[in-house]
Amino acid sequence: MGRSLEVTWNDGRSYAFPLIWLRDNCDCPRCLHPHTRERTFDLLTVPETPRVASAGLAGRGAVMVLWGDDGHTSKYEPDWLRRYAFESSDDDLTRPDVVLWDASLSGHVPRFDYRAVMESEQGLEAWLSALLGHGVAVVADTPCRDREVVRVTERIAYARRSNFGEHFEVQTETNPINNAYTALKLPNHTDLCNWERSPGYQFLHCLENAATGGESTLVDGFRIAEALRRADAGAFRVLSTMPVLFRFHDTECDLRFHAPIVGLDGSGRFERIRFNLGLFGVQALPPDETAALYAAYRKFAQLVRDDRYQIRFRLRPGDLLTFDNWRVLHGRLAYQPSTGKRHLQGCYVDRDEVLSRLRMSISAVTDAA
Ligand SMILES: O=C(O)CCC(=O)C(=O)O
Ligand SMILES: [Fe+2]
Ligand SMILES: [Zn+2]
Repeated sequence: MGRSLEVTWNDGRSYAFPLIWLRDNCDCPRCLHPHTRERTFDLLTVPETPRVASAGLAGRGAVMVLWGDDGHTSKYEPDWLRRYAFESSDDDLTRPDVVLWDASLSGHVPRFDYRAVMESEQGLEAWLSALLGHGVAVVADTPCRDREVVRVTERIAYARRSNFGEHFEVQTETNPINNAYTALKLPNHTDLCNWERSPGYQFLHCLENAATGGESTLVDGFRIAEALRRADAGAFRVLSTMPVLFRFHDTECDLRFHAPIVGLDGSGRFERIRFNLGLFGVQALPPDETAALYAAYRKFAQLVRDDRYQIRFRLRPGDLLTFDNWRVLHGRLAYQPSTGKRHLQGCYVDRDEVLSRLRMSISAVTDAA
């Protein structure tokens, strides 16, 4: 026998499972702790190609293997094996069906009802799925209560703290530590891109919006990166490979991180955009690299404010705007504080927590069906 065990299902399809993979994934109580569900089997206790003393089928097609090295018996259900055959993945959420959007999303941002999100598993799943697919969703009729934005994050897990606190107040301040706390226009940006752990998701809860101006803007950063890749491959290469300094500092902190503006994963897919004119640091690069960076950066910045890609709308009190801060850039127009009050409360949730909660929700909804 070789390095794998060939399994054939009733429909005639077959797949060769590597023996070390089978041995390592025995789920008996000696190999997988029945309470923690963590592996207790140590793979170095068997050879790289474990020996099979015998293999056969038990009731309902389960594959039984008696291992030659340690005399251990393992049992594998056919449906479980099928899930891992043919290179399918156990985790669909890390590759969501991303729907890239442009200005045509205007008027069509997915909206979900606060009570459905807070009180039903289906409502939660629908909202989080939209947040993964479109990268943006509004939870409507969110009660205009202090810190309600934090309570919504607790429906998922917990808020991700930052130097701006567990949550932050977006309103004009006399001594602002951040451009968001002024009445100035905020060009589209991602928050906290000066952190290694830039937050995965951002929530902004509109409590009051009576001032003239202050409309919200959003743009799909992956769509922008895609547009740049098509228009100028050289600029795209610069932005997706050259680490750039982002920095925020005040009297309490000096938070810096170097990373490319367009972050790609190991397979070349878009992973995370970091773009914030205000947090773009003083780059210390040789002159020719500085020039190349600025040329590419300006092209990206132009697309980020291009009306072909951007949507613009007015938040109403009770709207909780939620978006993927690794993908969607947000901004607002300037407003006139003398004409009325504008007050949002914001906070962040990390990506792990959102994905985990969605997986749990999907299995709860499926089990109930
Ligand atoms: O005022 C707004 O609409 C957005 C402010 C902002 O960018 C933020 O709080 O991160
Ligand atoms: Fe922001
Ligand atoms: Zn076992």
